[in-house]
Amino acid sequence: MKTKNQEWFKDAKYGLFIHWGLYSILAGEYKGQKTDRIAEWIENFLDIPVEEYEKLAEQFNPTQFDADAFVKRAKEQWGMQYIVLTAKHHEGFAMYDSKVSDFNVVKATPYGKDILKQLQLACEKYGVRMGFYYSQAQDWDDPNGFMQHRDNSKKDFQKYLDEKCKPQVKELLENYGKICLIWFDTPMGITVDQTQELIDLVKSIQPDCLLSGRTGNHMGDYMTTGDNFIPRLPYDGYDGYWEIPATVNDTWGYNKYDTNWKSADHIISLLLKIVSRGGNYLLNVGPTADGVVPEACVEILNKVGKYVTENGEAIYGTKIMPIYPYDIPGIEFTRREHKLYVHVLSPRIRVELLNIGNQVSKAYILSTGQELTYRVQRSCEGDGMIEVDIPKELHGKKNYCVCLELVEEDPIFEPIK
Ligand code: H79
Repeated sequence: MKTKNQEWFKDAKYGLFIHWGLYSILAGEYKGQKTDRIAEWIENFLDIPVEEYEKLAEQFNPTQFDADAFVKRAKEQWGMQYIVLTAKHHEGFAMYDSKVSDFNVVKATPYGKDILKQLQLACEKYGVRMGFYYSQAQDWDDPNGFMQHRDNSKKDFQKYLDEKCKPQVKELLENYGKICLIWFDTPMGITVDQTQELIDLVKSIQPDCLLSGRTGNHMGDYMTTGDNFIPRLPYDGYDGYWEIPATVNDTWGYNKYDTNWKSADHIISLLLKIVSRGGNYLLNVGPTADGVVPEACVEILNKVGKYVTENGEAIYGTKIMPIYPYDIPGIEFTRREHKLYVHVLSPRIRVELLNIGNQVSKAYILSTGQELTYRVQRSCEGDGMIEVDIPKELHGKKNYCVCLELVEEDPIFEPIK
């Protein structure tokens, strides 16, 4: 069971992932060689020698990074409720002031400032929860950290855990205020006992801090889906706590060649599918080495954010949906007690919902309150049916939400007979 202080996670629904590190400097290309894989893996994929990779730190100087503006935009414009930054990704580089390893942003770069501390202050100012990503098993800089696709058999992984991983996690939990969650990733060969050591460490310092589904041996606090994999069905395991990490293009860390951006419309529909199935959407941005989010990505998230902020009541704090028996193109549902939210994502003049058995007391456009005419009736076959008329001025429009106030607490979806 979760504690009272962890319930925020169930209501949050939409968060911002930030993948930012030395790989952002390479931006998908090293010495003329491009990677067509996720850009933060470039050291591994292109076999860059550790000594060469470490030298990248000498170039890290994100003078355009503005934590305050970053967080303000995520919260107010994009509607995101929590932020998770890569404190240390597989490359082993710490984006904060670490006394445990000199391979960090304060010691090793001309920039010399603690990224995580700036983010913490901004998050506190704007009331956004902050978590951090920490690669607990893979560390390509530490001789005893794991590296996928390499021989790890000679490594003293316990030594890495005791001398780098756990001391760094301790720093993160002690020096940056309240941490809402730790996003551990790629547990690889970590044992049950080692996973428990990590969990005990975290909970002894911050008992309410949630642990991602990839902490190790499925011992985390919630279910994490595969990267970009959306459950087909509602998922209610782990007390209904689950989250999908996802990208806007095809990479996490910045790749200057990746322009395969999903459209804002696509992202809105993904968000609603995730929310209706009970989960949280942790959507990623990969800032450049200068510390800015690519403009194309900003434009998409601005559009998504407009929908999210105008229709927040139909997103935050909503409950997992039962399965509606039909797939209606351009329609997604979310709900709370006595309310069914019908998200209209493609133009239409009428919303027809077949096999729904509720009584409706009121129908209106959620963002404006404009009341709509509707009929609750039975089809010729005897199935429940609700029809809502869309007003003329909205006929060519998409991306708005119709709220149906229900007499019954829950939606009554009738099976297809
Ligand atoms: O942080 C992001 C990814 O870097 C991380 N999880 C998300 C949240 C992640 N770590 N591992 N994986 C995802 C699995 C991917 C492994 C591979 Fe590959 C990437 C296999 C193919 C592409 C590395 C790069 C190995 C070959 C190419």
